[in-house]
Amino acid sequence: MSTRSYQQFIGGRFVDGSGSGSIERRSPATGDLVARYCDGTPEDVDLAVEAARIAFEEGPWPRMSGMERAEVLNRLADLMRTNRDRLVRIEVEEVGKPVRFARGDIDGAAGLTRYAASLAMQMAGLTYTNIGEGKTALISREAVGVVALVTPWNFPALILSQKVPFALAAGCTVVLKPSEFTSGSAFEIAALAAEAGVPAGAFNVVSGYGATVGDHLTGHAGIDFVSFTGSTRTGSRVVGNTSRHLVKSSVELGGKSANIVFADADLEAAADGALMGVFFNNGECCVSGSRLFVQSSIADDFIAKVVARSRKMKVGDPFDDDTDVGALIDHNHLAKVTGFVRSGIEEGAQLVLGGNVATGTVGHFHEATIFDRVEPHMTIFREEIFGPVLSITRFDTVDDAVRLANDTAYGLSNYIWSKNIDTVLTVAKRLKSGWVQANTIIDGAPQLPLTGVKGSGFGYEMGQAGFEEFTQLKTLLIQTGPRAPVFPV
Ligand code: TXE
Repeated sequence: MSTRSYQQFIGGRFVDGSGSGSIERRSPATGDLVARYCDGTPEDVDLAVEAARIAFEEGPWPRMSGMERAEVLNRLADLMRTNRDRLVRIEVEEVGKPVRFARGDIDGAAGLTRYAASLAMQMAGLTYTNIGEGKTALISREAVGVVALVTPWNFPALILSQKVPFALAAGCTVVLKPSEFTSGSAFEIAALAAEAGVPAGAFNVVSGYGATVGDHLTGHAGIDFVSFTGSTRTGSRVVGNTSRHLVKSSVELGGKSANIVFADADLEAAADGALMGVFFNNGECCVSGSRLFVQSSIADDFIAKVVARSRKMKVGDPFDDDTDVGALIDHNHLAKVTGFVRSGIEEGAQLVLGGNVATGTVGHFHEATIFDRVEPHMTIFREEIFGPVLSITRFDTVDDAVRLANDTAYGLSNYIWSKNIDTVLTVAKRLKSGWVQANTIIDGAPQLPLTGVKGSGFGYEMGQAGFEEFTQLKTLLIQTGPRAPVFPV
């Protein structure tokens, strides 16, 4: 296996970073050195912001027609598909996620790029001609400017594609800081974007740590908008940074979603949904359904079904097509997950499956783990675990289910399983989250916006609303013909 080494991508080409340090990325599954990225500096950020600013003020990208930008973005989507195997391998090596999910990520990333391309042609405004004699108002939608994008490690290519192509479609220019754990696919996609025809300076990538590169970038005076995905703690720091220059931001943060199973659900589908809710992407997923609520009348049988299926989860080599749960991102995160499991046992939840670190390997693997009889005061009910650990709580009535689901500091997503349309609609209306899905889970399409409430952040990703984050309105009011004087002579 060869180690990939990346320079910074600034002004349309790979250049040496201004610092001398590098970040080594070891595969979380094998411990092998798989990539090296520059340990970026504030000077690297300054250069990238300057390149993006010049590209925005003077370069061709914002001046191209929507059709021209769409053609380039569609070429990028094509290149992502033709380079799929390489991108998949990078995601598996750097993240530790199972290969079948990495394939879905790259296909999803190409799909998002194609959808963003279509929006480049839809960027329209409004005209008013009914606002008074001789008056016409043109409300146009313009690119917001130079945008700073900060992405996390759990879906490097996919979350990048929830932001970058939407920003580019609007005519913005971009400085992206990927996670220091998983920067490879960002550099690969930036190179593919250049090959597709994104001009120099329109899409820059600076690797480095959050405390240096991320902090400097999100507080930079040369930035017009910040879009961040990551933890609630860092997100609130980022909002503090942007407020110094009164810069608009969108922050998509953690979650602690409820997956509510009513007695009248299709219980086979709901059982599969329970597994998807917690084991998809190793449980390292902001929209995981990590709190499973089961109606008491079916609880014993349904939980037995979920546990029996979870027992078959194959934890191990992420390159194996049969693997369900791969390696967690690093040893610190594994320690955090085991700490949560320990707290579940100590606080009196009933461990019904797993509970241990997988032994006999250098990788950071954790068994598929399930707790029953979890109560709202317990740490595992409240905190985002971000691992393959399911908490089950039983409920009796619709009111109980809604109260338990909303008893969280987060509000990103929630899931409902019921064949009764009244139940689905009334519960969905009462759930405090930006996203609700019924009889499906962690599903979606590029057209559908994602947003959080409460501790899960604000602003939109994907969909028309996600695109509009990268735009602003300009109102032009024109008087034709005589204007009645306000101060007649
Ligand atoms: O996140 P951070 P971490 C949750 C999840 C996870 C926890 C911690 O529970 O266990 O957060 O993960 C950059 N200014 N989520 O520590 O720190 C950082 O370099 C600007 C949920 O990895 O939020 C990385 O690029 N940027 C989440 C990005 O922020 C800074 C996905 C995310 O890292 C910065 C990831 C700073 N001061 C974790 N400090 C989701 N919503 O899916 C760090 N960064």
